[in-house]
Amino acid sequence: MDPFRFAIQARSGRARVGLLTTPHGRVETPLFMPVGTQGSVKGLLPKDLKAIGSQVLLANTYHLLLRPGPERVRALGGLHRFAGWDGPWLTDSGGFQVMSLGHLRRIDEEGAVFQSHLDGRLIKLTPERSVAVQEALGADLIMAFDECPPYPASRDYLKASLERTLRWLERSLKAKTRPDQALFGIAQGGTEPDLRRRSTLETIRFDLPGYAIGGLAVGEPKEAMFRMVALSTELLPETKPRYLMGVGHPEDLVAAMGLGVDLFDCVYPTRTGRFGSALVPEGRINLKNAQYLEDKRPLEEGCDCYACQTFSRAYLAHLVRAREMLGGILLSLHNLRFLHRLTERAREAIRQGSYGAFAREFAERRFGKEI
Ligand code: PRF
Ligand code: ZN
Repeated sequence: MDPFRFAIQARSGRARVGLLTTPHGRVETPLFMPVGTQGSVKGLLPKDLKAIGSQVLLANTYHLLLRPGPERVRALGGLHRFAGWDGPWLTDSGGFQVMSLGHLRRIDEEGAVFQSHLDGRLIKLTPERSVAVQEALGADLIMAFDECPPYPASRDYLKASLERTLRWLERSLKAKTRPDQALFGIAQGGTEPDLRRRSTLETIRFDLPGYAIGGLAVGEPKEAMFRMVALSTELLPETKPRYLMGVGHPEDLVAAMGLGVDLFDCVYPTRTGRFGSALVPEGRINLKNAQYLEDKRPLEEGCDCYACQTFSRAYLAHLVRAREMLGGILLSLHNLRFLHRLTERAREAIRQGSYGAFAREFAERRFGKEI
């Protein structure tokens, strides 16, 4: 039997609860996937991630290709064993990171050539190489090699890059050899409705186990992003998981889940935690602010995470000021728990058929009063 299955268990409006089966376990959607760029979610132990409800971790082909190299990861048992996370992994293909991190990048039909941000080496990434690296890393879910255009980009560029991304998808599929990995296609097209529609329709013709909505959350207005998300989920097959890449602000998750998105990833909760901020239902608090130095309350009243169960805002504010690494660790832990709880509650609401009320209550707490 196919090791990958996706079953919709409940719906509320366009929102859905799904059960995604992978070779390393079953996960419930909607789901937020913590980012472990280098095979590590910065500051957090795999067992602590498990305890707060993380189900899938994301790692990056670009980073692991440069260091420690795919063959070493393969020799050491693949990501699952090497990095000590025996649940499902997803690897991103590297296309996006080449654009955001690579120097001297040159993109042509063959692929992308760029200079390593570590030592200046010239590296070539093609659809075939990306798949080969992702096969060596051994993630359960792998991504086709795509081109994510910057925002803004001209219509001509968006059109050329979405067409190239489709040719690259075909090459990615041809290069794939492992039956125990599912390859997701990525739709592009920027924020031009007709181009986004074309990219999505052409991508689903490949009849893949899952689809990503790429090229968004790159600086475009939110209004444009959500129009593209709505257009995409209307076109994507009901029966396959939909992954909105790089989105992780709580209010964006609530809106996108309402439009029928199943999977998310973003560095936001861990990065903002390392920078001293905590996600709370009212928004975000910055522990560097002097008002927290004597604040005996937990980060978030009622939160079940270890940081909130154990420490005051005053202690966390102290750690952040003293630049103690524990500050970033505890804030990352809380922020990830916050997003996992948000998706857990969303799933519950969808099962009750009350996602609309859930979204309204979220908005009321988030935007209804000053903090
Ligand atoms: N493509 C890939 N990874 C990504 C994106 C994309 O378009 C985005 C867009 N926000 C984030 N990560 N391969
Ligand atoms: Zn907490």
